[in-house]
Amino acid sequence: MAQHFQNYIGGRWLDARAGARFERENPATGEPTGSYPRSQAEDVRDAVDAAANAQALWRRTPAPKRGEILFRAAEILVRRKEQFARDLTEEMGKVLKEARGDVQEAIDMTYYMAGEGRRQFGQTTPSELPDKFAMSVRAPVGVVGCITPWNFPTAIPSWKIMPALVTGNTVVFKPSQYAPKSAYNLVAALEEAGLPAGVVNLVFGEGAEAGAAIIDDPRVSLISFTGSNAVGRQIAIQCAELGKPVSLEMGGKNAITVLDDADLGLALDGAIWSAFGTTGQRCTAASRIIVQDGVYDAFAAQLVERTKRLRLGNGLDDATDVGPVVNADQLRKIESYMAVGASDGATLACGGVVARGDGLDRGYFFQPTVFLDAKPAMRIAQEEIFGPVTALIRVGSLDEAIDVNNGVPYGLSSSIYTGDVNKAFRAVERIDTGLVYVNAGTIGAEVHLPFGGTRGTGNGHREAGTAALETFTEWKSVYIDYSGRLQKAQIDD
Ligand code: UN1
Repeated sequence: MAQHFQNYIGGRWLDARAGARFERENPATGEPTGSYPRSQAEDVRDAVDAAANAQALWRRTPAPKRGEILFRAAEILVRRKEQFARDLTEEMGKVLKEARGDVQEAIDMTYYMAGEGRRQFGQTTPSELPDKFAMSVRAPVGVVGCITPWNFPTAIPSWKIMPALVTGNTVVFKPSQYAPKSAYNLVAALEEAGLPAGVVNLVFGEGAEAGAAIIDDPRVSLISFTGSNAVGRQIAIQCAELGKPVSLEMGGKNAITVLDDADLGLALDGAIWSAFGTTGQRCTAASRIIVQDGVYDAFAAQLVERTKRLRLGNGLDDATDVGPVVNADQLRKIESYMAVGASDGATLACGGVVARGDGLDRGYFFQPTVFLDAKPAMRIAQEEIFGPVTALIRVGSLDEAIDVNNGVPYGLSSSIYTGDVNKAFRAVERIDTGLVYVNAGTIGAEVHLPFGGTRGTGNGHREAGTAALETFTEWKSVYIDYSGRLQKAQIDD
């Protein structure tokens, strides 16, 4: 029997009112990992009621006290890290080492935002008038809706929930139905840390049902979403009609550039890690590798050789390099890009097929795939595949590499390998992505700097770091006139 999980609404663990449920299975084995409420609008209404009711108390709780609760939650996450990581691997497939990293990222974010309880700095400025004081302070937005994906199911919710909480918002949280246990674990840690009832509410379910109901509720003041561009755009349209601010974090078509003067061994390590880590299911994954002429052949040969050696398997097995993809739909989508690559004229150098045998048939495994001789405009070099697939593109110069890098609809992450500091800085300046790495792959963002992308990746917001505070707070400018008379700003008299 699959373990039976419940929503968390107003401090109580509850089934969906109508009693509907869905089951999640382990993508490596097909075994059930849990049964969850399939929430509908009525359940979301209960969750928003609870969040709205908890607002007054929570926003008046001093921010350092809010931070202390987060600090305790971080300590609990540290203690449970191993179990949470295993749960995470079992429900979405990434290898255990990376699952530990996912939980660690949530720990880092929770400690970081706990510290923000004592910062959240505003500004004080001189007034243009005598006997008048001017300052700005942050105010919470209200009830925020957090809708999160399955690929970083502990880290990404923490990027939203922790800054939202420490700044005094209450939360309705709808995680992906493909990684619900990690959401449960995170919320249970917050409950155990002493978060008052109603401050965080968890509703499991589908985007089109529970997610849509969160967006629609007029009492939800802000939506923070991470996921696909197709869904993100739909949410943006819905929020525009409702006049509701929305922070979107969507796809990527990230590139590693390898110049002739690069340390090739280092670049290969970075390419393997960035293309195939998390089975390529990161928004920061390197799905393009732009290689300069002089080293293209050597780099391509070694990359293919190393890719062929990657071991597919259950992420709980220490010998596994690459776990399954998350579900059957993703497997089909990835597979469909093989024909696209072939008809575009790219050369399939390795992989390209659903993996079979050795116990892999029970799960959703795709052989790590490298396309050679891709052209920048090909669909495999333009569209986010979100799987263990990367495409090599040959260029003649740094300038061409930068143009190719920028020539996609996304702008999340990029990386350049070079031994020349001038070229490195030129690339950093001219590559139009929210994250740029020098002599490192496209993944590995840390929680205290802004995370997010330009162009089609987002809508101008950033997560993490102090940038997250901008999303989850409103500025309030405060003027205190202690002159005892009418003073008029901007008026001559
Ligand atoms: C994602 O790719 O969806 O920088 C998030 C990284 C991780 C976060 C990735 N720290 O790759």
